[in-house]
Amino acid sequence: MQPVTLSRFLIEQQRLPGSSCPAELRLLIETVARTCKAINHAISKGALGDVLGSLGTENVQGEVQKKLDMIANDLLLDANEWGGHLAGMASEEMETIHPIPNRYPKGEYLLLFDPIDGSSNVDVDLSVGTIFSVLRAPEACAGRDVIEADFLQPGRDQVAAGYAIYGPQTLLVLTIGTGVYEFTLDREIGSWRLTDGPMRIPAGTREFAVNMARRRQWSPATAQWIEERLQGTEGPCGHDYNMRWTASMVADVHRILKRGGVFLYPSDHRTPGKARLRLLYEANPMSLLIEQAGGAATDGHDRIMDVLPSSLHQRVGLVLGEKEEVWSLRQASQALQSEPQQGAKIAQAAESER
Ligand code: FDP
Repeated sequence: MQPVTLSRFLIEQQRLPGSSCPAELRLLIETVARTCKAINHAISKGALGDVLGSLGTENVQGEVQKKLDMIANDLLLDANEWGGHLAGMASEEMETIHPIPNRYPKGEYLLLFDPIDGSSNVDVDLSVGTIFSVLRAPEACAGRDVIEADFLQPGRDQVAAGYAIYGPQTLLVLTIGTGVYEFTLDREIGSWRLTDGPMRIPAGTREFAVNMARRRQWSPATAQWIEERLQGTEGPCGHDYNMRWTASMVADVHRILKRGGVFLYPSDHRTPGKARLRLLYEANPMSLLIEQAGGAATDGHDRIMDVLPSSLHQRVGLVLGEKEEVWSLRQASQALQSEPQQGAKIAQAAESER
């Protein structure tokens, strides 16, 4: 059978009756995918290409910028600026939005991205990725430059989302709202080939991904939920669990799509609004992929994709993966909320353990 390339896959999607992939969106996704090849090439040079290490600057979130963060950011900006598919872009690495300059034609989409997710892993040769989300520019911005408010749309309005993962294999995982598909980069030919999909998250995996060093930030309900899993066969779950943490959300999410399990980066329950992951270009695209693969994604309570963003770099707690696990944590949190005394007891016990 002939291999299915990304272009062929998208063209066939475009031809479907009532297609969710018009030509403009297809061309945009192809441009992003092509840029991910260039990012992959830069990453793979490592020390030989002088791409490792930090730049000595900080992004708007106060995080040290790696050389590759900015290389990937500039590659994505340059490749997507002139094609006529976009009205504007936003990135983890830029304080404000990037409207398409007036010298280029403007399109109807907005592109948001985290150019290098998990960038602390770049220098130690572990998997990193690029995450992207595509929104439709609001009709109101026709005839004017886009503004930040145009990007503040809930995740359920995304028309496409995906990530590239630069690991032992280079993969592109994509949804245009009709399931999740994986493409592997054939490095000899330079072409993305369909290798999996529609992907479904396997059930009953009993594996969780969480940074245990952040335990003091967890709510009593989250701490108890993890504790029950650590107790394994001797606790209320009655099964042993495994733990995995790569410090690259792309790698953790990819493992969940392929093998199952759950990923948590809860918000800091001691400080309202304090969280690690960014809503618009990390949590939303990953949540769309996970839901499209039969899983669930919440901020611990509510569905991520229903959160109404209030700022470009807004952060959010995130729990995603197998539906049963995500709902069980949600139920545990709700149960504790309705029993404040029980919550206080657990908080006290956790405190005395520290
Ligand atoms: P990074 O900042 O290195 O890009 O995007 C946030 C993120 O990585 C996730 O990819 C990853 O899951 C998390 O941060 C790692 O956080 P810890 O440093 O707490 O492990």
